[in-house]
Amino acid sequence: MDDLAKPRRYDHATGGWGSLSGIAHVEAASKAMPSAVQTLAEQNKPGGYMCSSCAWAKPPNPHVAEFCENGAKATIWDLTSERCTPEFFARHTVSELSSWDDHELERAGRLTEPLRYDASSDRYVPVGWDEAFAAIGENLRHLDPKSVTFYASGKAALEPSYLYALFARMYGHNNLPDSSNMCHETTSVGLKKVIGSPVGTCTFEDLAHCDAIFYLGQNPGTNSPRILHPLKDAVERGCKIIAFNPLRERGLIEFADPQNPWQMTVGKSTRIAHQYLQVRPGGDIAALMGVCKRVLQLDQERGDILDASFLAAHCHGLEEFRASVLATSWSKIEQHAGVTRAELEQAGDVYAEAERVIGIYGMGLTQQVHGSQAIGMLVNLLLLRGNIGRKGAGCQPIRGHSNVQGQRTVGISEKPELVPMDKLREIFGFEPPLEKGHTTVEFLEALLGGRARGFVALGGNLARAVPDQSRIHPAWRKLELTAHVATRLNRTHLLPGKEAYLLPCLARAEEDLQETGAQTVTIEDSFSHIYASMGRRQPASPHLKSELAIVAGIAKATLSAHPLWRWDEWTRDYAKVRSLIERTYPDQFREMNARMNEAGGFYRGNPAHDRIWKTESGKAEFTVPTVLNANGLEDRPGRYTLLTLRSNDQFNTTIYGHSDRLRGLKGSRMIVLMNPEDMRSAGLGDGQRITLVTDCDENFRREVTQLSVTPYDLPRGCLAGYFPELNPLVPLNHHDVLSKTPAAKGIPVRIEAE
Ligand SMILES: Nc1nc2c(c(=O)[nH]1)N[C@H]1C(S)=C(S)[C@@H](COP(=O)(O)OP(=O)(O)OC[C@H]3O[C@@H](n4cnc5c(=O)[nH]c(N)nc54)[C@H](O)[C@@H]3O)O[C@H]1N2
Ligand SMILES: Nc1nc2c(c(=O)[nH]1)N[C@H]1C(S)=C(S)[C@@H](COP(=O)(O)OP(=O)(O)OC[C@H]3O[C@@H](n4cnc5c(=O)[nH]c(N)nc54)[C@H](O)[C@@H]3O)O[C@H]1N2
Ligand SMILES: [Mo]
Repeated sequence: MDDLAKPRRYDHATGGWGSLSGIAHVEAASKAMPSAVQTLAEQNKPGGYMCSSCAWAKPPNPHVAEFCENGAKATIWDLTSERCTPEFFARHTVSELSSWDDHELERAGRLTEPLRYDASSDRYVPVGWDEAFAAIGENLRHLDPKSVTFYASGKAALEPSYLYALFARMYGHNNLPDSSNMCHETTSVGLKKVIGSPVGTCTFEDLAHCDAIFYLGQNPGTNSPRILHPLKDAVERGCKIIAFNPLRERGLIEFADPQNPWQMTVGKSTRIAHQYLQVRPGGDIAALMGVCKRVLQLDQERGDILDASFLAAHCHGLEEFRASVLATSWSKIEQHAGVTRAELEQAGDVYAEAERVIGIYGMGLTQQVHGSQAIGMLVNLLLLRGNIGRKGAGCQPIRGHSNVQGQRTVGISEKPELVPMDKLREIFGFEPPLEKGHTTVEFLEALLGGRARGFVALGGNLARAVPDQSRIHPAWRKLELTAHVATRLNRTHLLPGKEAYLLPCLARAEEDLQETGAQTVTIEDSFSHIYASMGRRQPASPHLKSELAIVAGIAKATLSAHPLWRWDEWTRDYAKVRSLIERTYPDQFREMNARMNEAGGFYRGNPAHDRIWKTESGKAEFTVPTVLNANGLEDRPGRYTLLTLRSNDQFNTTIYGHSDRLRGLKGSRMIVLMNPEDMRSAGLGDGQRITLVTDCDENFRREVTQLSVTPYDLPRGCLAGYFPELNPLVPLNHHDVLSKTPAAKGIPVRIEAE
C-alpha cells in the first residue's frame, strides 16, 4: 500500500469503463453483502432510497442506473458484510486502534451494538440502548447546556435533523454547528449577503437552457459525477464551459458516458471545457475581475452588453463596482489571477455573447480566507447581464453531503436569527434560547479554552475533519461526555470523553421499521428539491436504531416530560414529524407528506430565483473586493500555497482505497503534488521524502512528515495534497473572514527535506 505514488497518465475520460472498474474495485475491497449491487437499481429512483453520497439532483426521469461510480461506492460501503462487533472491541483497546489509519478503522465494518467506553480497560464495551440513553440524559442534565455542542454531518435526513435541532433548543442552546461550517458556510453567509438567499438560485432544468457555464473550484468527476451528464448534454447543444481551477481536473476536460453504449464501445468521449483557466490558488477574485473588465469594456464600445433595465430595477452598487474594475490594472489582475489578459478577455467574450449563464462553484471558492469575496465577485459578473433569477441562468453552489442543505433548512443552525423561534414557541410551548451558538471553529476554540464540556454528534468524524489536530485532539479527551450516532468506527470515536458512547444507526438504504410500519425519510438536494427516500435492505444488525429513534431516545431521557413533546409518537410515525416541519415552515413545506413523492421531488422555493432580494438594500448587491487574492497570503521566499483535496477513492474522511484514478495517481495518500519547475529550483526529486511545515508567525510548529514529492501540472508556488491527512497543517484561526469556514484551499507552508 505504501509504495510511492508515481503519476501515471490516465488515458481514459471520466465515466466510461474506468468508472465501472472503480466500482468493482471497492466492492471487492469492502466485501459487499450479496445482492448489494442489485440494491443500486433502487438508488435515486421514486419509491427507492436517495444516494447518501453527494447532494446532486435526483432528476424526475431517472436513468436505468441513476447512480455514479462514487454514489455506488458509498452505498456498497454501507452494505458491507464486515461487522465491527463487541468482540472486535474486546480484542482491541482504544489506544491500539489509535495507531490504525482511517481506511483500516472503517474497514472494520458496520457498528452493530451500542457501546460505552470503559476507561479502566481502555475499551468500548456493550451497553443496552436504555442504559445508554439514561446515562447520556443524566450527563446532559448535569452539564450547563451552553457548554455542550450538538454537531451534525450533513447526511441525516430532514426528520431526524429537525428533531435534533428542536432537542438542542429544548435542552437550552444553539450550539448546532454542521459539516457545512467547514464547507459551504461561506455560501450561506456570502451569497446571502449579496442576493439575500443562502442557497443556489437554479433549478435542475436551468442546466438544459444555459449557453455558458462558469465553473469554478469544483471537481465534478470525483465529487458530483452525476453532474457530468447534464454538462455533456449542455456541451453537445453548444453551451460553452469555462473552467477555473489550478489543477486540470479530468471531469472538466472530457467525459465518456457509461449509459451511452456507443461512446463506451468506440471509446469516443465528449470534450467538456471550452476554455480551461489554470488560475493561481485564490486567483478567482482577480480572474473574475478581468472577465468583468472585458465585459464592461465591450459594453462601452457597443452599448448593448449590460442588462440595463435589470441593473436599474434590481441592483445596488454598480457604479462603485465599475469604478473599482476600471481602477484595477491588467498587470495587477494578471499577477493575482495567474492567467493572461488574453485568456480572460476570451472568457469575457464568451460571457458577453451568451444569452444565459450559470456560475457553478465548490470548495475552491469557499475554503479561502476571503472566500465570501470570491463568491461576491462571481455574483458581480452574473448581475452584469441579469444572469440571476431567469431561466437558464443563476448562481449555483454544489453542496457536499447529501442532505447538508436540508439540515440547515430545518433548523440545524448556530444562528438563532435563521430559525423561526416564534413557531417553536407556539408549537411546543417552550422558550427557545436566543443566544448565538458555536460554529465549528468556535466550538474548537471553546474546546481549547476548556469551556466545552459535552459533545454529541449526529454522524461525521469531526475531530478528523478539522484544522490543527495536534492541538485539538488532546483537548477532546478532556470532555465530560462524548456521544456519537454513527455507522462505522472512525478517529473521532477514539477520542472518548470521560463518559463516551457509540450509538450505531441504520444506513440510508436499510429498512427503517417502526411500530406503524416501514418509514420514509426526506432529503433536500443542491437545487432545494425535496424527495422521499425509503430503504429496503435488511439492517446490518438487529440492534441498530434509526437516527430519529436515537435522537428521540436521548431527548426523552434528558428533558422533563411535557404534553407537547411526543418523542414516542414521533418515532412511531415519521409523517407526524413532517407535519411538524410543515407547521414550522408553512411556506416551504406545504403538504409535505403528499408532495415528497412527486417525481423529481418538490421545490421549496427561493426568493432570489424570483428576483426578490432579501438583502439590506432590498436589491442584489454589487460588492467591491478589498483584495485580489482570496487566500490573503503575501508572497514570501520559500512559501508555497497548499491546497487540500479529495481523491476519487474517498468520501471525506472515509477512505475507500489508495487510488486517485482521475488524476492518474495510485498507491499512497501521503504525497505532495508539485510543479516540476518548482521541484527543480528547490532541488527536489520525484519521490523524495519531505516534511511540510505551516509557514505562519505563531510560535507553535505544525508539521506533517513522511510525504513524498510528486511532479504534477499545477501553477508554480502551489502544492496540493490530501484531506484529511494534511489537516494538522491548517491553523484554526485561518478561515473565511465572514463565515469562519476553515481555509483548507490556501494554507501557507514551507518544505523541509527529510
Ligand atoms: N466521491 C466523493 N464525493 C464527494 C465528497 C467526497 O469526499 N468524495 N465530498 C462531498 C463534500 S462534503 C463536498 S463539500 C463536495 C466537495 O467537492 P469539491 O467542491 O469539488 O471539493 P474538493 O475536492 O475539495 O475540490 C475542490 C476543487 O477546487 C480546486 N481548487 C482549489 N483551490 C482553488 C482555487 O483557489 N481556485 C479555484 N478556482 N479552484 C481551486 C481544486 O483543484 C479542486 O478541483 O463533494 C461532495 N462529494
Ligand atoms: N483540509 C480539509 N479539511 C476539510 C475539507 C477539505 O476539503 N480540506 N473539507 C471539509 C468538508 S467540505 C466537510 S463536509 C467536512 C466533513 O466532515 P464530516 O462530515 O464530519 O466527516 P465525514 O468524513 O463525512 O464523516 C464520516 C463518518 O460519518 C459516519 N457516517 C457515515 N454514514 C452515516 C450515516 O448515514 N449516519 C450517521 N449517523 N453517521 C454516518 C461514519 O461513522 C463515518 O466515519 O470536512 C471538512 N474538512
Ligand atoms: Mo462538504
